Amino acid sequence: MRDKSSNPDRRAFLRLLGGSAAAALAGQVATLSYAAQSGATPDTQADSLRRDKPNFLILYTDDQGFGDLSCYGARDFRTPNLDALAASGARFTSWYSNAPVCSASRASLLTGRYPQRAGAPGIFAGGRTATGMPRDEITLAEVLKPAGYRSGLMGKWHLGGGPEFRPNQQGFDDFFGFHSGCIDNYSHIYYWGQGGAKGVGRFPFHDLWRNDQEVWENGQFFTELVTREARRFLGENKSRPFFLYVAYNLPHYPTHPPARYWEHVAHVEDPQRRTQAACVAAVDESVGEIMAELKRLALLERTCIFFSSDNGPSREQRNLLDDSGRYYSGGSAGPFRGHKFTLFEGGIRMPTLMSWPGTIPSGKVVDQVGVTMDIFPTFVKLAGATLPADRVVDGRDVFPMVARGAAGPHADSPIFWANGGQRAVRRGKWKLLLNPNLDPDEPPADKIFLADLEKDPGERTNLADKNPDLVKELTVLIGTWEKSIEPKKQ
Ligand SMILES: [Ca+2]
Repeated sequence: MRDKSSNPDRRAFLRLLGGSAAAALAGQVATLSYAAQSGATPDTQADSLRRDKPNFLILYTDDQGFGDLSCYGARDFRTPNLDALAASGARFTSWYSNAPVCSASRASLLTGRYPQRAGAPGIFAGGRTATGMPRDEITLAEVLKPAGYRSGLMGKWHLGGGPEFRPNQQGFDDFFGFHSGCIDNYSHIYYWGQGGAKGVGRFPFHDLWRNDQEVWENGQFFTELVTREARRFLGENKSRPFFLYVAYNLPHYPTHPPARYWEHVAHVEDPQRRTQAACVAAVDESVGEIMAELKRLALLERTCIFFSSDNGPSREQRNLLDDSGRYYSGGSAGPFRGHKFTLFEGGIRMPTLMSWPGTIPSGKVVDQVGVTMDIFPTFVKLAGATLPADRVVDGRDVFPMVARGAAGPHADSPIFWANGGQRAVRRGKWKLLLNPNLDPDEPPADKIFLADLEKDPGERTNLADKNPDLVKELTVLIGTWEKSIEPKKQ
């Protein structure tokens, strides 16, 4: 049984999912001074875009669930800076990650392609010679370079640890962070590959880098190092177009932020939920500091900001630092079923925000579907850059949908997922899952599961038996999609 006491009020979440959420939200969120109001019309915006290339800032959290922000209905702790970011622009209720796991999600974010097409279908191992996303994949950093952009990554890479797979080899001019899936927050050592496994990452290794140089900052809390480096990057690049990718290592384990964050959330009664809250508080504070720096540098109205999480909340025992082997219930997927690793909505429906004061209307709620691979073509177009002509880009430009309420690019076309033996497709209100997995301490799910997401966003009722023709049609679609994606050789 899931610990329901750790989940926020589900009815409140369901209300937030609706189109009337803006009004409900308005009473919850503080409006910071950077939430600029603007009377700019679409035409003047377009003129402005032609003159000035916008900057791009991606804030990407790790294993943060739909229910782990107060602007998404969390009642037991608050995320004032993320709430302010939401109030300053658009908050999505139906945004998806391309995967329920780290590496695959990040590959789609950076390439605009399904993870399988980008050669990153799952989780890459940690290790200084670990393989990663193929070098010939074209990242957002690479495609923006000819348009005059400088690109920085501060935080987690997780697309390969070997020298040929690192961020500088994939277009990033300025990198500070780590290559593996996680690090200890203070020693910056990767501990998680030990235990006799063969191959790379077998022993603990130090994993903190500035570009290709290993650097040591023993004892320094990693999230605060990310904040420091992000602010440095903004200052150094304030006078030129930039793409800054801030990839937080939290609330992914190890769940071990400094004492002051725990003190900040001491009111949270459930100890596991308090752990999640302390980790999210560290991220929220960092977001606030980066936003304050953007404001100080007068860059807010020139910067398009995208915030999302890479996958749903983790139930892994590693989150609990008590050697109990219990599954962690601190993260919340809100009203959705499942967590990280599953293709049920809890693994892939993400808290997601987009803000660009003066260009994207403030206080907006977007119920139309978006998916993380859409960011690549969206930003490429805004930058006046050119999409790669020699390959399939699966994502679609969502900017007209976000900024002007135009019909979304996925209204009539299906979106697919694969993770291990699981498959899923969403077309319109329907979602079909094949071989879906749930957490080991939950009853196994039906092998074929059809949900009507409009009536049942929590995927509680399996409609497969009542709709055999639809199941067959969607199963064929999944098969056709799988054949269309050429597996990449590592
Ligand atoms: Ca993750």
